[in-house]
Amino acid sequence: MEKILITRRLPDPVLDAARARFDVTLRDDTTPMSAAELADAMAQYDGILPTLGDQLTADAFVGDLKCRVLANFGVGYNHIDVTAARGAGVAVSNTPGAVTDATADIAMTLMLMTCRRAGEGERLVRAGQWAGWHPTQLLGQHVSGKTVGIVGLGRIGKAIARRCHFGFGMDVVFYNRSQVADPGVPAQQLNSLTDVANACDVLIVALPATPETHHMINVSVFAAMRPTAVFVNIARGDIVDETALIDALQSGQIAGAGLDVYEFEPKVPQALRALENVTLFPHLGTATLEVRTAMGMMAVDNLVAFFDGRDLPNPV
Ligand code: 8YV
Repeated sequence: MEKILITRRLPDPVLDAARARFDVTLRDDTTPMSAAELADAMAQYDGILPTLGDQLTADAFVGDLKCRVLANFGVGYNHIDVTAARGAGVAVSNTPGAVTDATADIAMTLMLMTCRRAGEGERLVRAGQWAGWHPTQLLGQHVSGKTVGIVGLGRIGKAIARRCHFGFGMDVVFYNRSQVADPGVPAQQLNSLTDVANACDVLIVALPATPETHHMINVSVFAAMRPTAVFVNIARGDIVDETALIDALQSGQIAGAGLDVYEFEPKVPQALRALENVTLFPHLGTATLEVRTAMGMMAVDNLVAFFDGRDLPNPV
């Protein structure tokens, strides 16, 4: 029986499925693995089911490795040096599809909360400081019929476009590196990121983090946005130059932001926490029991396929 390490506690059905087929070690700790722990795991286990925060950098792929497959829990695998893994003969899989709807839902939550000042309102009530309704209190931005700009029209970007178009009657413009033949809704692909930033009321980032997308959302993108526009990030924090975002918010260059991810997660700058017009989530993207179960099952399916000698269903 192959020895598998699962690096965080996952929902019970996932652990049961893994245990039915493998000799499973569960690392029942919520913190990311250290470099030393990872090196040790790469030498001891046949396969690992890692997740966000487990920094599998090039160093993890040197030496005498027992591990032949990493079945990542999550669609984003920017914490894994896939080139180094490939060089060392270690296969890598991820969990696309399972995360799409939940992540798009979180984008909608952040868009609505930020545009409608829901966080501010919630804090007011919770603080016992709500003196009563009046017609000009906490006026936010109407979302219906506005324009959303989506950066990256992959699976999650398209799910966001559907929600915005069918749910809120929004016009959809988007930026995507390659031409998108079927956006799934009436939508306009614009030539540049700054064109999209300039054309929309809500700008939503739905790209993977890669060396190419690092700080892709920078000073010039915020400068192109409208002063009434809201910025939303559900992808990865380092796609955004967080210092530039803070400057844009503080100077009123943009109206607000809704963030599920941060450049130096889990560090959230005090400057962001101090701003009322910012909605801050602790990377809630896929945080539902059903979705985390589906993600885990997908990761286990990839391990089973690998050790049964079949092709990985979700190779990266
Ligand atoms: C996951 C995510 O919960 O799937 C992803 O890439 O960003 C999250 O929603 C997390 O990455 C689990 O590893």
